[in-house]
Amino acid sequence: MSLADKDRIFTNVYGFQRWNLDAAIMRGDWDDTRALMLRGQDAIIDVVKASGLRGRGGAGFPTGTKWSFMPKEPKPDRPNFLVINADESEPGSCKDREIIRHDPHKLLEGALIAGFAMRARAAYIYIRGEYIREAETLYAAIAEAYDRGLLGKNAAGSGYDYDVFLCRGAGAYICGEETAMLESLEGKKGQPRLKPPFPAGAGLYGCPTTVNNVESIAVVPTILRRGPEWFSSFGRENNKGTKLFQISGHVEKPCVVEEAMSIPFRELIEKHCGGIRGGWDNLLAVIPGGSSVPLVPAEQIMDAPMDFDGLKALGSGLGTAAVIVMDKSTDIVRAISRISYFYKHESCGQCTPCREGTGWMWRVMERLRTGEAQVSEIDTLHEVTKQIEGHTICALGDAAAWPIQGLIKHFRPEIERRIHERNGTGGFAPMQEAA
Ligand code: L3W
Ligand code: SF4
Repeated sequence: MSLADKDRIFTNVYGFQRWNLDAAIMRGDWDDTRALMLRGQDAIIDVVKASGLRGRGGAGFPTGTKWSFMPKEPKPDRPNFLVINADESEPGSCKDREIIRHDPHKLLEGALIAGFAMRARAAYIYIRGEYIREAETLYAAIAEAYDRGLLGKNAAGSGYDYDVFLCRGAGAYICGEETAMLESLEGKKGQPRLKPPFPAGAGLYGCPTTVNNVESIAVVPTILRRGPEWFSSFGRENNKGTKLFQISGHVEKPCVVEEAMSIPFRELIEKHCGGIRGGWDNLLAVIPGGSSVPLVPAEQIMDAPMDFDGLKALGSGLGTAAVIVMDKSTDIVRAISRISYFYKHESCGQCTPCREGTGWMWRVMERLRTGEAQVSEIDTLHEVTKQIEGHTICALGDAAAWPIQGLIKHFRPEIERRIHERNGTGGFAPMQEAA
């Protein structure tokens, strides 16, 4: 089932109306927030659990369950914190930017309600450094909310004191990893921590902390107002709700659009993007969840449900639902090599398999791209990706390995063709020094 306009949460995602508080109130935001809070902290968590909301930042961890890990009686010297991850840096991902630009009050109202539910003293919004205008909008929205008594002491008349702070990043992708973000917020170099302990046990300044994505928080007020059954009526078991999809690449009309979870790929593209450039026969492959997930070839993605389980079954993932569409004009080896370069560049360098492996993989990818490699290097490269996957402190190592694994799995003949074509020898050119 696809989504009707009346069921959209983000009604201003294209910015046709103003973002400011008065306009947001006209759209239904901040409507008796106090009454929502008076339902009680555990009741709010129960609603979020019942809605089936799973984290919208890439991993899909159940949101209500995550909140329930937070201590119910925080100690005065060890307060609970909410950290909102607005460090949207995944290649292909651009949905949180639209929320912040055009619907910042959904995020702020969600921050208050979510923080209250998890007994947090304050929320820290960590925004990507390159989002300069977005940070300006958010600063202004926060100021408006304080001026009207919606944040700060006795927030929204609820009797609950709650602050929201905005912190700007400085351009490092790794600071989107939740524990690197906590390090960065503490003023240190953004390098991931070993988990466990998870942030709910020891997070910001060692205090219990929940880190949630912007979209996960911004949908909460609407879920409370319209009810968990309404939200969970979209999608399918284990994959509930509405979702912002960000479709880029070789479609007629790239866009960010809210749709029902589990919408089939073909329907998503036909309904919102005007189809594939050059027609459906021209589709080569799709990266369905941002650059960290493996590509899916055209014939497999067409009827796939766009959700966590549907894409996992294809060996890929929903990630942030950043759908990168590639038609047959794409040099697929070059595309994946470019992604490899990104991860090499963004590795924080603290663990050996990632620090050394990302550079090694990129150099071999470049040799495959130009056809200079030997055919046997394809298997060696695959073996190296397996040595990196699961052997690093954070998921960046996996994210660097998976796109290459997807390329080899689905496009091995294309890689071999290049090698044969360049050498005319069956691919046994002498080994050369890597670039
Ligand atoms: C308490 C436990 N908490 C898990 C919490 C954990 C975290 C959440 C999910 O990576 C992925 C990554 C990217 N007790 C817990 C627990 N938690 N077990 O649950 O944790 P995890 O480790 O599965 O994922 P993660 O480290 O949050 C996120 C992928 O998303 N991604 C894109 C990311 C890009 C952006 C962006 O640009 N904004 O987010 C795309 O696929 O590769 O695999 O909170 O603490 N027992
Ligand atoms: Fe840093 Fe990479 Fe290790 Fe993550 S996997 S901690 S980015 S070196």
